[in-house]
Amino acid sequence: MMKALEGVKVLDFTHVQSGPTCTQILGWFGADVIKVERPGVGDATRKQLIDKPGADSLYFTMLNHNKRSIELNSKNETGKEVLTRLIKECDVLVENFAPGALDRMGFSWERVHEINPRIIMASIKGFGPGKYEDCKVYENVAQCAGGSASTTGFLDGPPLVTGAQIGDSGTGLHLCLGIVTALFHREKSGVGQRVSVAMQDSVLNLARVKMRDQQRLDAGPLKEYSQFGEGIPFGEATPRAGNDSGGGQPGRILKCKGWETDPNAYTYFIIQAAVWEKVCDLIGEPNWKTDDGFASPPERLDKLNQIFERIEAWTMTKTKFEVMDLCNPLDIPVGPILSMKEIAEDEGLYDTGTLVKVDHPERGEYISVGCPIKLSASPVDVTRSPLLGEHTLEILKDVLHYDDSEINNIVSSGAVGEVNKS
Ligand code: CAO
Repeated sequence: MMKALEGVKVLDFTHVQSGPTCTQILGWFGADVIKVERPGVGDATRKQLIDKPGADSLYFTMLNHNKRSIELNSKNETGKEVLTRLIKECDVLVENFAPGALDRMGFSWERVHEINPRIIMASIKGFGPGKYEDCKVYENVAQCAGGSASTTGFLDGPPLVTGAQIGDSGTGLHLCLGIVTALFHREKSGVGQRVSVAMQDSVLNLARVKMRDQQRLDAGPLKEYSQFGEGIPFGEATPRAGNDSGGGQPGRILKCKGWETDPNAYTYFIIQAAVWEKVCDLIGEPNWKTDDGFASPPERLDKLNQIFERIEAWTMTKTKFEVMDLCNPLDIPVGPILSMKEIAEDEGLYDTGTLVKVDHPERGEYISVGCPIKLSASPVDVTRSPLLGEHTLEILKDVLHYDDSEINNIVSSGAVGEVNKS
């Protein structure tokens, strides 16, 4: 079956996490992703968080499936010529270097567009144009600058970053959408364009509901936040909401059976207005269905602590899975707090390709997260990440059509690493 992006060539000049997540998705959709890496060094993540000496790290392998690797020194004159040829051949160039790095190499957008007017050049930077545009930025910096950290955590604690990599992988997703949109536009217009995404902007986009709440504060306290029911005054900015659910339906994380020894024996529990009566029956408080102070959602707001303590007394008698089995048939929204260990052992996720087992020549078999986007006519086959420079010769020959003597010259110039790896 033909893949959705078959025939699209991507010059992947990305590194670390944000850019590689984007090009990995393009690869999963069938694009030919050619990862350009510094000879002998490669993407820094290859050697970060090493768990198996001598082998590429999981950090690298899990972000670089379905790609080919060419070692190329883009600061060497011959290397620049090879890169120019790659730019001519490719449909998309993706990069997430520090601000100005590509310009310093001699490949500004203007130059790239001149070399190939049809190319789409996609970039990730930490900040958009403005006072911070020159900053290097990593995940947690973006979470802080994008408004996520100030709105995450408990009211009486410090700001918190989240484990979901919304700054890096979140920005990679945004960039991917920009690239595919630009490719769609190119189909009609024939010209490429520049796609830019800032990590701060992506995080803010994901924290959009918190900017909603910032403006709602002008109209008075945010009644769905626990602090309203507890009589704690609001300040000037959207506060940290603990585990309150953001959509106006009260929700909390509650202990389940075994919580004393299992750090993940918890469930999320939402008391949606539509199922309040079922919740009352389930936990053994049928009177709350009609009692004054409990019957309607506004009346319950100042009793949420009492209500959730009572629900927790019930959830603590059940495992998190029993809570789910009992609540789901009643349409009461609950979610078990799943550990990564439990997720890794969930056979159903392997059946759908959300988790995959990948074989790697240096590491052996490892678990990876597959493509979360399922296209019915373009199924994803996850292939292992490339070794450093594994495809240098193949790319010089088959993509760039250099002959043997030209390849010898390129190798002797020091522009590429060893070419006998394929
Ligand atoms: N050949 C020759 N030189 C190469 C090369 C190649 N194939 N690939 C990269 N280089 C050079 C770059 O040109 C740059 O050189 P100069 O500084 O002389 O211009 C140098 O390697 C380092 O690149 P960098 O500054 O991008 O890398 P860094 O490790 O110092 O910074 C990061 C990393 C991520 C902070 C920075 O790239 C950045 O801010 N990127 C944008 C935001 C981003 O994506 N952040 C998320 C990263 S994931 O947490």
